[in-house]
Amino acid sequence: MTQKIIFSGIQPSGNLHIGNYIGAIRQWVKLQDQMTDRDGNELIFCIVDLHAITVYQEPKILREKIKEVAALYVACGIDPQKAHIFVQSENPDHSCLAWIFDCIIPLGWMKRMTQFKDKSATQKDSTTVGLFNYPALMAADILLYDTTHVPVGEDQRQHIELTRDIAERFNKIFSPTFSLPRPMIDKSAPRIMSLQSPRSKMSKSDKDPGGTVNLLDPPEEIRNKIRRAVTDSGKEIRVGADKPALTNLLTIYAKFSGKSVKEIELMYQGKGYADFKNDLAEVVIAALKPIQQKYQALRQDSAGLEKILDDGRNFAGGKSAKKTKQVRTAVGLGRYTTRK
Ligand code: ATP
Ligand code: LTN
Repeated sequence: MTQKIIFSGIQPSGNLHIGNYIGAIRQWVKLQDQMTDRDGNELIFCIVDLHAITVYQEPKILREKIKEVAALYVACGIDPQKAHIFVQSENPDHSCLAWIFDCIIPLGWMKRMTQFKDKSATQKDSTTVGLFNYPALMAADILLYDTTHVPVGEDQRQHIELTRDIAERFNKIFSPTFSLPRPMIDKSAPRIMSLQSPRSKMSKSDKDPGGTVNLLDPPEEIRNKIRRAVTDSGKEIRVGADKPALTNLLTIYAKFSGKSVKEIELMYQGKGYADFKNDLAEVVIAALKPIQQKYQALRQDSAGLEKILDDGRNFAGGKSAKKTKQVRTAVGLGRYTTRK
């Protein structure tokens, strides 16, 4: 078997929600459980705080969210004995490499990024250079660790394709330094949509809190959000292109109950939306309960959480220092080829 180095990250830019869980963290846990460390496999999960500040974050809240995301990774099943968890800004190699990439990426490549186009449209005048450069930093995150696979949601595919192009360009201009990572996108982990506008994705930065079910929402809030979720015209509880809201709710039900969408459709034949929504709320509450309990325990043990993040930082820093030295030498930076 060949070595797998898995790297992924989430921005601490708000509350983690069931879309982040179904689309990202659950895949990471599955991968972790399938992998052994026999073949030199590595799992690295980052809290990408430098990416979060590409749009303004209130400093006190950001600091809190960084710890919250770290604890949620573990509460959702990431095992710090098997995976390395660290905070991006604690390893300066990321921003150093991002700058070097900024200096070799043709402007035209960056201008094509659809996430920038979408996000800058919502930011208008406050759009920053950092938001534009976001993909260069993401490429640095991935390439610093000789990553082979990047498990993410479909919305990140373009950034990973760009990462491969950047690696190839660097290797060609200077010397072979980076290996090419592959995206790992789970076709069965669809985009979870907003409960209030089912044609747009559930997102941390959604202005309408009613559209997003957060992993740490108390049961009563989950019941309220699901009760108020928009539905489609007609009474039937089924999936279909003409039923975006029901398709989304049925998908969430299926993902959290382990039942198939077909089975759930049959269970609710002839029943009303109220019954369906009440049951869905209970399914989600039951699935999130163990995560919330584990999260509370982890937050009570702040020394334990600090240790996980210290160990993660030490591991990441040790590994990226070697790559950074190689890069500096290849580019001709500094007076020495070593960092000290
Ligand atoms: P923001 O609103 O701040 O951009 P976000 O909620 O879109 O944040 P990210 O931090 O950009 O979340 O994404 C983290 C991971 O979660 C990525 O792998 C992304 O593909 C996945 N993801 C985010 N939202 C969803 C969703 N609604 N459904 C499925 N996967 C999602
Ligand atoms: N842009 C990603 C977050 C992210 C990431 C990464 C994901 C930053 N660096 C490296 C995978 C690998 C997002 O999900 N919005």
